[in-house]
Amino acid sequence: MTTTKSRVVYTPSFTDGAEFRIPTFKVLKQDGSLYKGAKAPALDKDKALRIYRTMVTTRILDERMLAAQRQGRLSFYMQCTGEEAAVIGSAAALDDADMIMAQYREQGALAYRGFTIDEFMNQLFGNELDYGKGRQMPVHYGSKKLNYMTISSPLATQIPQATGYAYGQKLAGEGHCTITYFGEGAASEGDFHAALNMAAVQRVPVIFLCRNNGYAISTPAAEQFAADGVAPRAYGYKMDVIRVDGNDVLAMYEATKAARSLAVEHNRPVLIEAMSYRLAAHSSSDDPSGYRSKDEEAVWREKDPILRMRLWLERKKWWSEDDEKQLQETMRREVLETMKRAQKRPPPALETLITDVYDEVPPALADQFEKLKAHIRRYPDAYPKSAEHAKGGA
Ligand SMILES: Cc1ncc(C[n+]2csc(CCOP(=O)(O)OP(=O)(O)O)c2C)c(N)n1
Ligand SMILES: [Mg+2]
Repeated sequence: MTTTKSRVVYTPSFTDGAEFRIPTFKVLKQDGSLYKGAKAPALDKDKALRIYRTMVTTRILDERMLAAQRQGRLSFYMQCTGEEAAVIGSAAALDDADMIMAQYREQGALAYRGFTIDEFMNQLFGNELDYGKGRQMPVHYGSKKLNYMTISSPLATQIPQATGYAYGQKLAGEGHCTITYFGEGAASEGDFHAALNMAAVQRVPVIFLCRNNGYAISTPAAEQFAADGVAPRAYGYKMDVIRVDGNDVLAMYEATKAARSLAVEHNRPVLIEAMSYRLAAHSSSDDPSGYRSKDEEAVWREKDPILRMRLWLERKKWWSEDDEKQLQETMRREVLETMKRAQKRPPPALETLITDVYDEVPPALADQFEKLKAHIRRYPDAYPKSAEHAKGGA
């Protein structure tokens, strides 16, 4: 049985969907003024400044940690430079109890929720205070307390998980939703389609936030899909969709607030496509000069989302040059001091290598662990010495 109420025609008729041109929602101009006809969202001074401070902190953390990686202090890092408004503006529109399932470039959402610089550093250095117990690469943050699912590298896995989690939230009936962030590259995975279809059919409170930053590592968006971005795919699933200027923090906030209402109050999943640009390299292992021009980057540097918000705040007299100087100095100092502290901390206890997976450690694993300890006893200078290691007899 078909549910399609389709008009009948008697000559072959094809369509490529060109009639559905999705507009882009914008509020804030680059000089900090508003577009004619646009209205600033209801955002009080405290909240606006919390968003702005988080954007600046994220940028400073990114700059500092990339430098630390270049100095050999850290094995790997990923920056979200240029995409701070898309991530933090949307995260600010949620309730703290809403679940966040991110890709890997959304440290700003976690920072907005209250993840401290200490917590970031402990994960990056995989020390004894890292919640992941040093088992993951840097940038795989997570916080149960802050409702931020731990990052996992295989692309797009978080998208159907978000649909499933949001379905659970619908059944629980407590008025919460899930947001899942992903890149336009990840949207090419089959998981993306399964997740959207399931969410539309089951009517679950989930927000799919696609960061269209123009690249999947070295592959430009034009080589990833022929369509007009990712947004039109929502039609195929009968899902509400909006395209937003991802460098416009006010538009991102407003659009996500409205999407949240649709999701929570009407059980309507929403796709948001945030148009932005990955200003930095893909990761510390990448060099974009091999696949794009400095001129192209310069165009997007002119659209800096942080400067755009700062100019708006200054127009409103909520922010001054002195405030900026103070914030920059304080955060740079805090990031440096925290990094030194985290780097000095010992690694997680050796035992944690074999805990948390099995209820009781199986004999084969226990045997391997004894051999590992014997090996470390034999070559003590090749391994870090921590009190916990000593306790473990190694
Ligand atoms: C299943 C899978 N395939 C490939 C990769 C390798 N990989 C890591 S990031 C990435 C690009 C993803 O691009 P996008 O989703 O646009 O996110 P962005 O890095 O631009 O934020 C690729 C191909 C992976 N991690 N997982
Ligand atoms: Mg991308």
